[in-house]
Amino acid sequence: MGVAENIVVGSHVWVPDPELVWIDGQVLSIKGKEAEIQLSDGNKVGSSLSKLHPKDEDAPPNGVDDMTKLAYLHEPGVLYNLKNRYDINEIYTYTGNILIAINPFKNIEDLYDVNVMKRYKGAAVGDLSPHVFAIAEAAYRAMINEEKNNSILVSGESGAGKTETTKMIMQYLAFLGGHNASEGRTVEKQVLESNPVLEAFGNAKTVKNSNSSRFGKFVEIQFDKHGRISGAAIRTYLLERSRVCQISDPERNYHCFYLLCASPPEDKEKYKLGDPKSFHYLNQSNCYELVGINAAQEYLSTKRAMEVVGINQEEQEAIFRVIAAILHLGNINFAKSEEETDSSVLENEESKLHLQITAELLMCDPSALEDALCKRVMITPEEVIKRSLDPLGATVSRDGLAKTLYSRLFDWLVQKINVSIGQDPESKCLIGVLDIYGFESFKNNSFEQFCINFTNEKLQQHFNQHVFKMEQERYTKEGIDWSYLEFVDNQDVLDLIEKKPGGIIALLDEACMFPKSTHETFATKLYQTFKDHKRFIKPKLARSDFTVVHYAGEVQYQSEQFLDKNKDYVVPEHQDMLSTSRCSFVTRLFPPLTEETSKSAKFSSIGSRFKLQLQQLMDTLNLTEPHYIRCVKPNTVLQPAIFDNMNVIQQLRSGGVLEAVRIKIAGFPTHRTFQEFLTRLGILAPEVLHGNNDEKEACKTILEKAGLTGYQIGQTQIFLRAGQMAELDALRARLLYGSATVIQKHTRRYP
Ligand code: AD9
Ligand code: MG
Repeated sequence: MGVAENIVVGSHVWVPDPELVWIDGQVLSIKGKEAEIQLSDGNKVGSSLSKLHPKDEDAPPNGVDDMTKLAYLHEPGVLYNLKNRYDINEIYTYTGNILIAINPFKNIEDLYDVNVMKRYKGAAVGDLSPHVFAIAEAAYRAMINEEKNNSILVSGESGAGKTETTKMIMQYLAFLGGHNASEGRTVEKQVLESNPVLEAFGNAKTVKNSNSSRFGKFVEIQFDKHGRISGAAIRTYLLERSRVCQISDPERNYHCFYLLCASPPEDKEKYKLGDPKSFHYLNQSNCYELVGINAAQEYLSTKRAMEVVGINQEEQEAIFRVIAAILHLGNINFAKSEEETDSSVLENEESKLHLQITAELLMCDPSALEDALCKRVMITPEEVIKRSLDPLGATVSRDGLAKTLYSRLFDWLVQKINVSIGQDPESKCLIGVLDIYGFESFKNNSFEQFCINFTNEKLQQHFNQHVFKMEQERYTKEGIDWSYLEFVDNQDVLDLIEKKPGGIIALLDEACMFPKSTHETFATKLYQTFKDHKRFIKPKLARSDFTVVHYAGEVQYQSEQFLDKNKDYVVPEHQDMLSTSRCSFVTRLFPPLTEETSKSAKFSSIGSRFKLQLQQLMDTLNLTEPHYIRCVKPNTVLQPAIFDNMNVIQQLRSGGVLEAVRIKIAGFPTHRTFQEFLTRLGILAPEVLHGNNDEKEACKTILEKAGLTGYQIGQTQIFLRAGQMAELDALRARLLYGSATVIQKHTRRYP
């Protein structure tokens, strides 16, 4: 039954609005399928009845803490419930078991202090107001009680609050499963301190977030049989490498570079550093400082955190030497050689100086470094020749080296932290916490967005399956039939991307292995292969772009850099040069190539490796009981107290919240206990309220009298299909309205 049937003159409704997405109003008149509506902002509009949604006049003004308590579960209901709560600093709301968290962009007093933790300890979800601690508590209790692995999956777009939420979860788990302060440097302290370390090296200021994580993270916290934290493992995904040598205003490079430039004089001296403005890798953007952050203090606190996670002074020094070397490396420029055509030399004295310093910091031979940057070794059957690169080629080589150095350093950090925290082989159970990049769609979308969105498709499938399963379980418990519940899957998008053979990643790998491929031949191959795929579009006028119809919307990808970015290729000359470094830290990052590795290192596909990592992540997640937190960014200006409807609704649509709502709508979204139902709707059959004590029977009579079908009566509750509550309310309104008219007529006839 459509919505329109429930809307009559006088109904309160939600009307689509180009700016506010939905706005409320009251129906003035109805002609055929069109209604005229008096909006709450004073305007009058016409709208087709089918576009309207009924507004629940009985909804509490401050909203409900769980969407499933909404009498009408539809998009405007969900949106305004969140808005009303946000306005009074209630940033958390449930949708069943899913927690929605809206970034407050300010500190809300006493929201996370230890007294709050104490209150949530032992409380069931729903006993107290919605909170990230309640979700962490639920995961912990489920783990202890059922001896089962649990996971908490935090998602949302950039700046939505995933990382902050993750930290709160870890803090709470450390509170529950921590050791006495007297036990010194404990596992949980190390787990918590891994955050600032990884943030210093893996986070950067972007347009969307001044502390944006440029990598995905899955932290597995292990517990012993007493429920105490006994180990942890951190896995990271796909660090953004391009940022190391390429940034644009008003973004920044990774935090660590600026921290190091603000180190105490003796350190600056040691690493030959000065003003960040003097380094090419930093001065491509005019932003050097972060509001409210003191880089000098941050440098010291990062070092303290590194100490806690087991990175000793010597290692710290080596790490910062490599970071400084990258900065100096970026200042080495090349010019055309006057002696040889198509070859390059260091541009000037300054470049020579930076080369000298880079070599010193990396503890390698300066002329070997210069050769590695400017020359390539060619092995022909007859001889080994050294070919020179032109200045552009040498610059690309330089940037490649910087990116490789940085990403290997980051991997080393993660591994080191893992070794030092240690794994508990006897761990009974674990809780995994996932903080991963949300769905992205920009004007230009490249390989990074492709991988990020692929991740989100994977998680979305997991989410759908889970939400669906939960619904089924709920119905089964109430003994009601759910057999016709339909399940819409995104398997087709996943096939398009990852199917082997024939998916986009497989075709990309093929293209990467053919020396003659270009992004154009790759795109043409995609167009041919997926001509009829309903999730693939060749955009009009595009020559090498392609569009994927993701669950969260269409994204048009530019294929230009896909081939390059998919190749995880370390230039053998770079590898050889660094493997002879006198610094053991550097040689650990670049172990000498053996005959074996030098062959296999030719082409390694980032896409395929990422796919494998994701599959492993999904396998891990599938062995856990998941809990979902959806973070929402209320505005794009990163300011408190601004709730931008359009922004929020887009995230609810793409973040799977409305998908969860849709799955609920496909079933029985509204449930009321018999008592609640009778209180609201008893008026439809007043006779059942008298004399008859069987609430269930009374409810049944009302539903039958109203002529509804398809609803279900459970053990304790009534389960209604989407829109049926609105139908019942319309009947109630008609009854009230109708009887009022009767009385009026009556009064008029008999004055
Ligand atoms: V990204 O995809 O890594 O770019 P996140 O991780 O989703 O992003 P993050 O957690 O870094 O976002 O939050 C962004 C900023 O919002 C933080 O730096 C805080 O200033 C602010 N924030 C987020 N959550 C909270 C909160 N619960 N309370 C107060 C918050 N401020
Ligand atoms: Mg983050």
